Amino acid sequence: SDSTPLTAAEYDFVIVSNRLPVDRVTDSDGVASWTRSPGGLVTALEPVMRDAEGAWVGWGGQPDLEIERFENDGIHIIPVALSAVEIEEFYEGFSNDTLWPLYHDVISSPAYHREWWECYVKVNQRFADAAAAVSAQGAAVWVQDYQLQLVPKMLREKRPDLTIGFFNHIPFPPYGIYSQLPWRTQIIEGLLGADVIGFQRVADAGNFLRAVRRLTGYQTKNPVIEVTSSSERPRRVVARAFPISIDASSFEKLARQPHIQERARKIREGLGNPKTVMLGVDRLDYTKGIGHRLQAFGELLAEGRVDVQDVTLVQVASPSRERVAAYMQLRDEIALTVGRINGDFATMSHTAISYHHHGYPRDEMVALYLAADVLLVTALRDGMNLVAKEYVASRFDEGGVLVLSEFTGASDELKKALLVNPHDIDGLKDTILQAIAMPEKERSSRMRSLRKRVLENDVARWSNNFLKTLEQARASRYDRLVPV
Ligand code: GDG
Repeated sequence: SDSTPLTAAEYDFVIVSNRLPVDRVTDSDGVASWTRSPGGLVTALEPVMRDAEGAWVGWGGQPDLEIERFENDGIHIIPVALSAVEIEEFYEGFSNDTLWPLYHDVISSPAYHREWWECYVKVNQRFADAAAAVSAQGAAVWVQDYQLQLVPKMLREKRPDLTIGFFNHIPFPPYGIYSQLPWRTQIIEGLLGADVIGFQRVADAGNFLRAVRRLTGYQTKNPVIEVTSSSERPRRVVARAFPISIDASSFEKLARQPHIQERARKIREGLGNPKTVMLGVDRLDYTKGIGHRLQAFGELLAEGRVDVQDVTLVQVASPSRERVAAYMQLRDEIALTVGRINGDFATMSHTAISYHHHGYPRDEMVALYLAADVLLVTALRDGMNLVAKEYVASRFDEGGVLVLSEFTGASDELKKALLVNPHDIDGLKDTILQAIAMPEKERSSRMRSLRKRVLENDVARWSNNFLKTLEQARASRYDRLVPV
């Protein structure tokens, strides 16, 4: 899309995240352009930034992108460059092969490498410096996610005038797991540089407060931490849950468009008009429980409890972190399982699993949501899971059944879903059958209540709540510095 250069300016509101909302892509002729980048963080923050006159600091998704700030589609972009080695050690290494598996309850084994940590420190400093350079006096800076946990402290050291927020999009693990991390205290101190630290679930905030108590001498009185040091006045840090959401009405709006509904009909037709279409949409990630879902569906077919003529599973697995070994292995495992199930059960006219290892435009996703009678979210651990909320927001017709893992943040809110423990394959199979057979009346009454929740608690409310709390932190700090 369009991008125009920007002149130097300072901003009162700055978002800092590892990835920019746009990715630099280069086509086969070597022509570069920017496209919207994938994933939950961007889905959530893009509408927030559109409403604010701020700047977004982040990485453009390719090595050594030394480019000046620019404007893209109304958003002011401040690019941070990463070298190929830094992508390997900071991003693929420490962020996605140490922190990601550790914070998701060690579903996959975290790797601990001192060089990765050193690179993480160095890159966090670069993001902090970039944010400091574009922030106006007294600005609010909102730092995002596990890749940048040292930025709050680094930023405060350079710019004590700023009000700093941090939001963690992924879970914060129980202390017994977190304590494995060789740099556990540095990360806690890094986060405590913020005035407000947000988590997805109440349990995540609780885990964090416990880690603070175990690793520092600070007093805590939920949700406040008194941070004391010899060089600074005592500071109050608020750590609590702010469950993230989506721009719900924009999904409903898309779903109401006739051409998207027509596309949903075409999708069902293309699958041979089965009685039931089930859907999974995930980044191809071992936290999402895709293998558990396939296992359950395969067993139901093998036992003749579902018939391939009647039920099709569509699985979209968008490519993710393709250079990290655990993800390459997962990709092979899933492809093998899909191939085996289709080989065993598909007929000439009906496939068991329609598997798609690529991303789709938003319109197509909404058409899929409308085409699906059942959405399967079987994550083994997930900070929130926006896909569940997108499905609900799209179903203005009050059709569709949501099967939702108890290990998602979304399950704290979406109580009228069919909640499952994805590790319990028998339980999962029974729940899938219950979803397929659910009477229309129950379906619509559950969906109505889910929709109420998602449409009320949308992403605007999430960011307003967070930013209001940040504003209160700024005000109370001012009182303290300038007593009346
Ligand atoms: C992290 C946390 C938390 C996926 N494939 C395509 C596509 N997507 C979009 C979905 C959704 C987003 O990506 C995925 O969000 P999730 O929340 O489901 O999962 P993560 O990417 O792991 O996000 C998560 C989130 O951050 C926000 O805090 O909820 O727990 O892990 O919006 O629709 N979008 C399009 N094509 C695709 O192929 N257009």
